[in-house]
Amino acid sequence: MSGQAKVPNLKKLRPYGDIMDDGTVQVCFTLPVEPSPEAREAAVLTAQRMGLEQIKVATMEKAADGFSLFVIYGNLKGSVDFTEIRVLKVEAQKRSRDEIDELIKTKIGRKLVVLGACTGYDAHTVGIDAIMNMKGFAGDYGLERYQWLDARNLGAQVLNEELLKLAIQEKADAILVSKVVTQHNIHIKDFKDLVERAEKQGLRNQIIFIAGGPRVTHPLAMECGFDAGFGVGTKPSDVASYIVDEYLRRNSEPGEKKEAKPKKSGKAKPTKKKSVSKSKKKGKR
Ligand code: B12
Repeated sequence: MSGQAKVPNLKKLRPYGDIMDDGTVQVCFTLPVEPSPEAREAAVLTAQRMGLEQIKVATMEKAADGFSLFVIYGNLKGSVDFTEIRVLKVEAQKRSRDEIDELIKTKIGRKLVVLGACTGYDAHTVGIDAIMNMKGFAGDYGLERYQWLDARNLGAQVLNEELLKLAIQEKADAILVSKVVTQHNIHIKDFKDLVERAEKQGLRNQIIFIAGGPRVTHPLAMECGFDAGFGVGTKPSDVASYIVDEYLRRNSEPGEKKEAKPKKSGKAKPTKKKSVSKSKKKGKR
C-alpha cells in the first residue's frame, strides 16, 4: 500500500490495488485448452475483452487435461458513480439475541412461531440449518436458541402446500424458505408458487415471508412476493432482528390481523409427512 492516503473519488469509484484510483483487479478463469504461448495470448485477449489494460498473466497452470487456469492482473478503465447507487435492502435495526428476546417478551408477550424449510425438490439443508439450528452460524446462535422464538426447522424437500398447512396448524408468525438450487429458475418458480398459494388461502398478510439462499437478494425476494430476502453470509440474528421489527411494524399499524388463519373457517388437518423438529410444543397465545 502506498504511503499517501488519498480520498477516493466517489463520483468515479474504481477498484483499489496499490494507488488510489488505479483500477487494479485480479481475475481468474479457465480456458478449455492446454497451457501454451497461444493459450497465454488467448487469456490476454480475453482480459482485454473484459475492458482491462496493462494486463499481466500472473499464473497459467494446467487445471486438467485440455484445461488451463489463469490468474490475471489488470487495470480497469471504467468507474462507477457511488453517489448515485440506491439499493433496496432489508429494513431492520440490528439487535443482539438478548435484545430481541427482551423486545418480544416486553412488547409482544408471547413466543413468535417461526417455521423454516428448504422447499420443493431442493435437498440443501445447510443454509436453513445455519439460520435455525441451536449452534447457529459464524459465531451467531441460531433461532432455536432464542427464548422468545418458537423456531421449528422442517428440513429439506418440504412441499409448499405442506408448509402452508403447518403454518396454519402452528399459527406461524414467520415462514423462512431456503432455496439453493437455481437451475431453470426453479427457486423463483417455487417462491412465487408459495406466495400464490398463501394469497389464495388468505394467509399472505398474516405471516411474514422470508426467502434465503446463496442466489437470493432482497429485491429478488420482493419480486417473488416475499417480505424480505437474505443471501450469502446471513447470520441468524440478522433474520431475528428483521422478524421482530416487521412483526412490531405490522402490529402497530391499524387493520393488520395477527393470527394465521385460513380464509374459510375449517382448520387444516395436521400434515402427516413432515413433523416439527422441536419435540416439545410450547404453549402460546
Ligand atoms: C453441500 C452441497 C450439496 C449436498 C447438500 C447436503 C445438505 N444436506 O445440504 C448434496 C451432495 C446433497 C448436494 C446435492 C446437489 N447439489 Co449441491 N452443493 C453443495 C455445496 C457444495 C455447498 C452448499 C452449502 O452447504 N453451503 C453452505 C451454506 C451455509 O450456505 P448457503 O446455503 O448459501 O446459506 C447461507 C445463505 O445463503 C443464507 N441462507 C440460506 N438459506 C436461507 C434461508 C433463509 C430463510 C435465510 C434467511 C437465509 C438463508 O444463510 C446461510 C448462512 O449465511 C454447493 C456448492 C457451494 N460451494 O456452495 C453445491 C451446489 C449448491 N449444489 C449444486 C447442485 C447442482 C446439486 C445437485 C443438483 C447435483 C446433482 N446433479 O445431483 C444436487 C441437488 C440435490 C437436490 N435435490 O437438491 C449446485 C447448485 C447450482 C445452482 N445454482 O442451481 C452448487 C452451487 C454446486 C455447483 N457449483 O454446481 N449438494
